[in-house]
Amino acid sequence: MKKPYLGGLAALQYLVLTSATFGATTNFTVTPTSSGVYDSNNTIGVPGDSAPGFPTSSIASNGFGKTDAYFTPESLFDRSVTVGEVASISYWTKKDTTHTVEAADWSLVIYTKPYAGDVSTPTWYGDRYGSEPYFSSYLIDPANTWNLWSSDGPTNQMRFFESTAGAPGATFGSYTDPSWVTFSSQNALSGQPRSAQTILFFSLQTGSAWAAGFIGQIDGMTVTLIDGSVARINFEADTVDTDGDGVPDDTDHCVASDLRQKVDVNGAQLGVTSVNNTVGDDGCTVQDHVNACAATSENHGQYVSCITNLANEMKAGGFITNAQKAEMTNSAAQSNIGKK
Ligand SMILES: [Ca+2]
Ligand SMILES: [Ca+2]
Ligand SMILES: [Ca+2]
Repeated sequence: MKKPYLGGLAALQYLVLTSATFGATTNFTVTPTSSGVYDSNNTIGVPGDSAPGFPTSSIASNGFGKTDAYFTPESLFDRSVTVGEVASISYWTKKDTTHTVEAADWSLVIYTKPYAGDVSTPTWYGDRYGSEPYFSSYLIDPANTWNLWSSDGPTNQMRFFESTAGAPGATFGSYTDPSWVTFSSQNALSGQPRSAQTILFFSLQTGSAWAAGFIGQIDGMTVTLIDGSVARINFEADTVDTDGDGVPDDTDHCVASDLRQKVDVNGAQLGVTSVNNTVGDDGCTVQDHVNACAATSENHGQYVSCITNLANEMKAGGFITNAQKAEMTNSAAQSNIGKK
């Protein structure tokens, strides 16, 4: 467990769309590029696929590494919150297997602030409480659909365990752990009442041990306090499109695309072709690929070869005619690119 990126937490405040007041519902939106939310972040947006009540998209683990997102009570409710004030917590996930087939899924972790008498080895938190979807009571979790994990049940009712690093008796969960109501009313492993502890973070995380290959989605976390205050966090794909090519930054492999109208393989010499400079699903234009050829070729022959391969692929994909393929390769051959 790395120490969260505390330096960026001030940025969380920008997420506050409206000031939280007594009994109010406050809505937040988090995207893969939200600042101040993530310690480690390996997510991508999933446009057009969202959990019920949290339109219009979601985010997914990118299959490469761990993600941990952190939310402070102060950012969600505009005030500090104790464990005993949390009435319920829920969030949605969607993945391609049931949890019996494969247990891995986004888990909830609650950290409390350090307190006198805490027994945690890390100094930055007091207690750490976890909940894993696969341990839930009354599991009904079909694959490839959105499943709600809720401290209230009635199905997929979250169980809670204490995993405070350094605390005697700390565990990483079991199928017999208590519900939130029971867990939060018990003493912590430190011997102090959990309900009295002040919450440092609500966190949603994947695991460093299994994040590689995991592409499960997450959306819609809701935290309800006993005074009726509700914080709803909507996980969304990015709508930021820096280069304006219609592909959002979080899925754009070329975030600063060359968007000229016609493809030019001729470098410094004037050499516009009749080939339209279209944008691929990955956010890269044909000209981006041409420019990459120019940037990576060590000599003229390599450049011509690179353009020829590109033209062949485009012709095979039905994007250009034979005549346009010849136009690209001939123009590349006539260019000075790569010549000493
Ligand atoms: Ca959403
Ligand atoms: Ca873009
Ligand atoms: Ca682009």
